[in-house]
Amino acid sequence: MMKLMIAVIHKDDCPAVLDALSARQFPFTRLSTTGGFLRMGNDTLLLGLEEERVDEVLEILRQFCSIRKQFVDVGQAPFLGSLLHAPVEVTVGGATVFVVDVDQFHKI
Ligand code: 2BA
Repeated sequence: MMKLMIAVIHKDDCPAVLDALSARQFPFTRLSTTGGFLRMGNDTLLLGLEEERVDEVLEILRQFCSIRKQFVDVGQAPFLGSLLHAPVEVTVGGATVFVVDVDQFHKI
């Protein structure tokens, strides 16, 4: 069955992930997106692929999307700015991945 993977990743990790996906000939679409919490740019990848290859993509994401801590100036997060007055430490990196069934796939 065909799956759609939606992966939100950190901008810094994107080049290595794209290289690895291209090297293994995965088709993908990269979208420039904005995280709702930090209100900072991240990247979202869309991949339509056969179910058997989902694990291969997860492995690439595990390899290239490292988790690290980052202090964020709340001035960059307008929603929180009114509540907090000091930089906050958040975990960034990693990948947030959704895998959904594809009902139909057409190239027209
Ligand atoms: P942001 O919403 O900008 O969140 C960036 C990071 O900030 C999160 O990393 C998390 O470590 C932290 N964070 C988020 N909400 C928080 C809160 N209420 N309190 C404290 N810390 C919080 P991740 O969880 O790895 O998420 C990275 C990005 O993935 C998110 O960026 C968002 O764009 C996306 N994302 C995560 N979960 C999602 C979901 N359930 N649906 C849609 N997008 C999601």
